[in-house]
Amino acid sequence: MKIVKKNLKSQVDERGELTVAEIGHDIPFEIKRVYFLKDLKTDVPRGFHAHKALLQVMYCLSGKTNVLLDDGKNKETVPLKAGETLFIDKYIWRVMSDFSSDCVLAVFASELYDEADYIRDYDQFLESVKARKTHG
Ligand code: T46
Repeated sequence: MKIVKKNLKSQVDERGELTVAEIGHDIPFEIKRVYFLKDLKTDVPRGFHAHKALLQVMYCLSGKTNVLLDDGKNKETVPLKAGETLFIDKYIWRVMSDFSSDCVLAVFASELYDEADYIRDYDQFLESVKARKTHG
């Protein structure tokens, strides 16, 4: 599993900080939706699903979290802190946990919200990964 974690470019001057995310460079798809996660319970993990088609880039605006990525074969826990982005591919089970109390996440998504795109059962996720390998 390839982990794609980047820092967004920031311009800092005496007025403050300006941060840029460019399609093609920082975001490898056209963005159709952006959502934000904030006021997160520090000890309550979220996610526990994969997507069939959705591509996402998670951007940590402040604080920090850990993101577990699981491709059905390998699992990796990726620490994410303010200023960093993490690309999350389709058919990757994800769990976000250990939120700092000031953690704010923005998520750039390639598709509109569609509950039918979620795989929320882990055994079904493993079956889907197997089926994709078998049928290409
Ligand atoms: C993901 C991780 C990183 C909507 O109505 N529209 C939306 O665009 C989204 C993202 C969610 N919702 C509803 C669906 C649920 O009733 O908001 C509620 C909370 O969503 P969920 O439990 O899926 O939240 P997370 O934090 O577990 O997962 C979210 C995204 O849903 C998911 O795509 O990859 O963040």
